[in-house]
Order: sequence, then structure tokens, then C-alpha cells
Amino acid sequence: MSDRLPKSLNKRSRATIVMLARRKGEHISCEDIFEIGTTAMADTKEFETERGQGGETHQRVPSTGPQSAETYLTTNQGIPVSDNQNSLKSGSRGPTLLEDFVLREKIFHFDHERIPERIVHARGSAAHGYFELTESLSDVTSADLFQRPGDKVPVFVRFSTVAGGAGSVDTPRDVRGFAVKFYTQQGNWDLVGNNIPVFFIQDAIKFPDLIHSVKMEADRAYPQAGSAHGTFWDFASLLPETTHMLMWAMSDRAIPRSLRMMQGFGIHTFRFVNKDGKSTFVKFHWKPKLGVQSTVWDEALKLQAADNDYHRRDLWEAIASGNFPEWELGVQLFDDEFASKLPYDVLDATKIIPEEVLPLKIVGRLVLDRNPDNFFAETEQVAYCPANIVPGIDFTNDPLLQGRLFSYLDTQKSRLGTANFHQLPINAPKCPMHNFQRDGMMQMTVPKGRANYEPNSLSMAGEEGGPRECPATGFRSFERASGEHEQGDKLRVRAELFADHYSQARLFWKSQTESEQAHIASSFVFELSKVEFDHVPPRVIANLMNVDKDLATRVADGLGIDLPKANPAAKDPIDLEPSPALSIQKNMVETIEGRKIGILIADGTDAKALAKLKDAIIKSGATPFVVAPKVGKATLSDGKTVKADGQLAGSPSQLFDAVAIVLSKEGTEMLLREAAAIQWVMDAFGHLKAIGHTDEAQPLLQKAGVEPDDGVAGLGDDFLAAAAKRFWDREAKIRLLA
Ligand code: HDD
Repeated sequence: MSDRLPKSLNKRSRATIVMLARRKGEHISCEDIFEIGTTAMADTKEFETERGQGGETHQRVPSTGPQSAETYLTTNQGIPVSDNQNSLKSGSRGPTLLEDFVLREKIFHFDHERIPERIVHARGSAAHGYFELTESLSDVTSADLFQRPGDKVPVFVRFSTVAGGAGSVDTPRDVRGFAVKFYTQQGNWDLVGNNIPVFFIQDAIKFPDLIHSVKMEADRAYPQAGSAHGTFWDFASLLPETTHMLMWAMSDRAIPRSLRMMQGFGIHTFRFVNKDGKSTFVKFHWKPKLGVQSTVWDEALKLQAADNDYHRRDLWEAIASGNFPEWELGVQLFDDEFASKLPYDVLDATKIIPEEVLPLKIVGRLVLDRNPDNFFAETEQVAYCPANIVPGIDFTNDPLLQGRLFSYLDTQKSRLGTANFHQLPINAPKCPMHNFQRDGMMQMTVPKGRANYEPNSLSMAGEEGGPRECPATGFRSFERASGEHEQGDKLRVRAELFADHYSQARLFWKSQTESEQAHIASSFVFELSKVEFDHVPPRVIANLMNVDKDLATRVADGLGIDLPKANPAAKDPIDLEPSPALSIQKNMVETIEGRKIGILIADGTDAKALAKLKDAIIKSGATPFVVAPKVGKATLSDGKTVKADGQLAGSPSQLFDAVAIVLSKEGTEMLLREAAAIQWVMDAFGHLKAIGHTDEAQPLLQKAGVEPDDGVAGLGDDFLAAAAKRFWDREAKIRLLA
């Protein structure tokens, strides 16, 4: 058979064809053989083929010109690689040789390219930037970064979802991590917070249970992200201390529009310590310059299909285009006396101090101005640890914080494989670092000299003695004599006020607008509707009865179950003054800055109107994104063709903050027959967005069920003003909320 093959085929291709022919048995025809042969040749055409003395072939990528030592491909040992296409074999058809160190190194490294992902907060996106102090805090803290207004400290900030794996979607209903590493001149300070100011549990001993319950279920490995499943609600319903956080998690806070439009919180009460050792309690808040904004639930769900990487892309693109995300740092400062008068405990991470009770003092700004160079080396390998604090900052006895001080160091050692993870560039301090810790896996420094212990007197023998303690400037805890008395019996208990699980949940509920309350009630219904254990939803509602009877009734109605009796409260809830600062809608910053406006065009679109609109959007600080039936081109009214930024089917309107429909009569007629266009308009309306349109586009709006309201406008200034808002009033007309 080999003789019948085209002469142009090399030996390997011939061998392959003969093998395939044998496998196919008798049914192979000459035409088949010829076709296989041609395919084999086509497969290798981008390679140059060299023939060796024994007739064997060597395939290579064609040379790309002269090379230098800088551009040689090398092994990890720096040994130049002559051939990156073929493994070393014993003869052209023989076994691969064990001695092929190039192959072995490459494959072994590949096998280990994934480290165990974070057990929580596995999916994250991060950026570099700086923190700039605007107000000195030298009276309350000796921390160097809080001394001189104008001083800047480099930071690396990682945002994350909690429940999903590293490859999960960006927009599930979930808490978002907000972790900041400050590389200060006194060492690294990690403020590892969330976008919600309270937490589910009060004591770290419950954390593994909480996370086991919320992550994908142990036997079936779903759902991949989010809390709408049986085990989470089973656990939450049995722990009334989760109630306050559940109110936040069921609110729009858990479906942010952008990582750039979320608040961040240190959550725990920390301490500042001044140069005299005096302690002041402090709570940390990040306030986004673009305001807090969320999606609506249907939009968040559809975004999971439209763009898995919606938040990651948004952060990357904003930074890449010079629209640097920015937050203000606010602090709430108070002393023991203030704390002792509050009707809740400041050591309880399920409680806030409302801004109306203790206003924020704005002391600095955080700016993210550089995308990572390498996702793995930086975003994956960054290792935050709440125990990383600098002189001038200290912990409190918050039992959740105390447990965290152990957990993170431990997890980093197993996640990054070595106690030397602090030497990775993203984790290394940017100030001098020297001590007597030595050796260990992946030791990357080469310490010199004999001194690896302290104290030593090697300097008396003329040798280098190494670093020494620095009592004057080194880290010291706050002065206990002026602080609390910290002795007691060894007990497994919680402090008395920790037993109040409902007062602040009620405070949160009462601080929301009607529309926000409807979203919360509907989220409870949605999540509990996914719980297949019939005994669990009534238990959740029994807890909600202690928050607000109306809320509990709406959730029970939404599920079609009877209203249960209230769960007997460990401590009766009290009515606290509502806090308007807790509502997103009451504090919306009306701007289109940093937003994306989708513009739907087609053949025949008015060229001048399109240019004018794009110009106005850019001038307002937003980004226009042109969507057309074909991405390659649309022919405008002036006969010129334009390229679209996205094709209609791949660019649904949930990707945008507001939409403009710039269609001619001809374009409208065409798109009336395109379901994706009708859905585009219908979703924009349903997601309460502003819709600007040409008169000619009216039939498309009608077909999509758009009813005129304040958010439906022409294409002028009215549209730009409307684009800065969401139209909450519209929702009652189009959605049956709980
Ligand atoms: Fe945690 C990661 C935030 C309680 C144990 N946590 C992690 C991250 C954030 C938070 C943002 C991701 C950091 C990154 O981007 O790499 N965690 C919180 C907040 C909490 C909290 C705001 C409560 C106020 N965490 C908490 C407790 C424990 C942990 C009580 C254990 C006792 N957290 C971890 C961890 C993680 C982590 C297992 C997983 C990956 C990592 O640390 O680096 O150690």
C-alpha cells in the first residue's frame, strides 16, 4: 500500500496513513488514502520538515530570524532549548526517552500549574494602586501611613466572590471580598474586608460550618456559586445570629453593578494606638467615588450568561482606559466610654455602628491605576492575612477576628506550599526585611554569615551580628494599663449583648426604600424556593418574624406556605433609629461617569445623530458601545460604513447602564424580525434603564412592550440625564415582587 501513496509524502505521514488504513480494514479506497495523505500534509504545512540521516523527520517552526541570548527559549535552569516541538525518542517510532529533561521539566511544571484554590473567595480580580492620606491621624495612631497628608503608599487590592470556584461567574448573589494590602514603610498592613459591614457569624469556630454549608453541596457538587440551596439555608435558619447579614445578602448589595461601585468595610472593630500607647477604637469604611450601584436580580442572572467575566472585564477595562477606580477611606473613631453606652457590643461582627450615630471621618483615598502584569503571579498568589498589622494599629477581642488571625497564615502555607510565601514579589514588603528565620521550601534569599540566632555577640569577633530588636519603633500592643482588664475564667461562652440577633436586622429593613424592601422580600422567596427541605423555609421565616412581620408575611406568601410563629428570641429585639446611609437608592450618585452606554444601530442609521450621541457620551465620562446586527460593518445614512463594537446576539443590553436605539425606518423594519433586538429593548426596559431612541425606532419599542415614562426619551440631553438613573417606579408595572 505504501507504494501507492504520493511520492511527496514524508516517511511519518506514510506510516500514519498505512496505520489508519489498517485500522479501517478492507473498506479503505485509494481515494480515502489520498484524502488522508493530503490532510496529513496540510496538518504539517506550517512546519519546516528536515530529514535526518536515518530518514527520520524533524518538525520545526520556521525560523523567525536571528536570535540572541535574550530571546532564546530555555529551560528553567537557563539551558537553551533546541527543539520545542518534538520529544526525545529512541528512533522515530520508538519510545520517548526518560532522559529528556526538556520534556520532563515542561510537563511536570504544567502538572503543577494550579495550586489549590482558595477555599473561600476563590474567584477574584485585582489591581495595583496607591493610598493617599488626606487628613493626618497622628493624634490617634502612630502608624506611619496615617501621619503626613499627601503621603502615598502602594497597594494591591483583590476583590472576590465568596462561594464560587476560581472559574465561576462574576454576578451571583454573594458577598464580595474587598482585600487591601498596603505596602507601608513599616511593613505590610492587610485590611481584609467585604462589601457588607457585618458578617454571618460571631465566632470563628463556626466559619468552617458556614462555608461548608454555602459552597457547592458535598455530595453533588452544585450549585457552583451562590447561596440558593438547601444546606446553606438549613444552617442559616438554625443560627439566628446570621439574620442581620442575611438581610444584607438578600438586598441589592449582593448583586453589585461593578467592583468600582461597591463600598468596602473592615467589619471588625480594630484599635488605633498612638505614640503614648493610648488606644482608640476604629472601624474602616471604603466609599466609592462613583457611588454604590447594583444590578436588578433578573439582570444579574442574565449577566451570568452574557458575560461570565463581567466584573473582571469592567475593572480591567476601566483601568486600561485611564478611568481609575477610586474610594475614600472613612474611619469611625470612638473610645471605651462611647462603646459601653451602645445597646450592642462593638466586638460583635454582626453589628454596625450607624453613620448617623457616629459619623465617618474621611482621611484618605484609594486609587487603582495599574492592572496586574500576570494574573497568576499576582492575583492568585497574593496572600492576605488580617494578622498583618503595623505599629499604630492593633486588634480587639472580637472572637471572629481572633480566629481569623490564625486561619490565614495557615491557609497560605498550604495554598502556596511553603512558609516562604512572603518572599513572592506580590507578598514581599517594600521596606527592608531581615530576621533570623531561615531555610524551608522554596527559600529564595541567600542569607550570608554565621549569625542565624539572637542574641549573639559575633560583632565582638568582628563578624556581622545581624538585626536587633527596636523597642522604640517596633510593634507594640496598646497600653493595657489604660485599657480593659483582661482576665476571666476559661469558658466557652459569648458576651451578653451578642444574644441580640434581630434589632439591627430590623434597623436595616426599616432603613430601605419600598423598592429595596421588595427586592429583599423577593430574594428570600427566590432563595428559599430552591430549598428542597420543607422544614427549612418556615424556620427562616420564624426568624424573620422577629425582624418585621410584614417581611415574614410577604416571604411566606411568595412561597405559598403558612406563616409560622416567631422563633423565641434569645434577647428581645429593640427598635433602633433607621439609618438612611444604609440604603443604596437614597444615596445614589446620579452620574453616568464610568458607565457604559449601549447604542443599537443598523444599516441606514443617521450618521450625524450617531456621531453627536457618541461625542456627548464620551464628554460625560461614559463609554459608548455600538451594537449592530453584524460586527464587521453597518452602512450609515451618509453611505459610509462603520464597524460595531459588538454583534447584537453577543451583546445583550444587560451589559449596559443605559441604551440608545439609533435606527432608521429601514433598520427598524429589519430588526422587527430579529428576536435578539426585541429582547434587547425589552430587557433594557425590564432592568429599569433609560432608553433613548429615534422616532423611527418607535415600532421596535412597541413590539418590546416599552411603555413611555421618565426613562424613555429622545436622544438629546434628556437621555443623558436619564442615563444617570435607574427607574425604580417602573418596576411595579412590570414585575410581581413579593
Ligand atoms: Fe476570610 C479569605 C474576608 C472571616 C478564613 N476572607 C478571605 C478573603 C476575604 C475574606 C476578602 C479573600 C482574600 C483574597 O482576596 O485573597 N473573611 C473575610 C471577612 C471575614 C472573614 C470580611 C469576617 C469579617 N475568614 C473569616 C474567618 C475565617 C476566615 C472567621 C476562619 C476562621 N478567609 C479565610 C481563609 C481565606 C479567607 C480560609 C481563604 C483564602 C485565604 O484566606 O487567603 O483563611
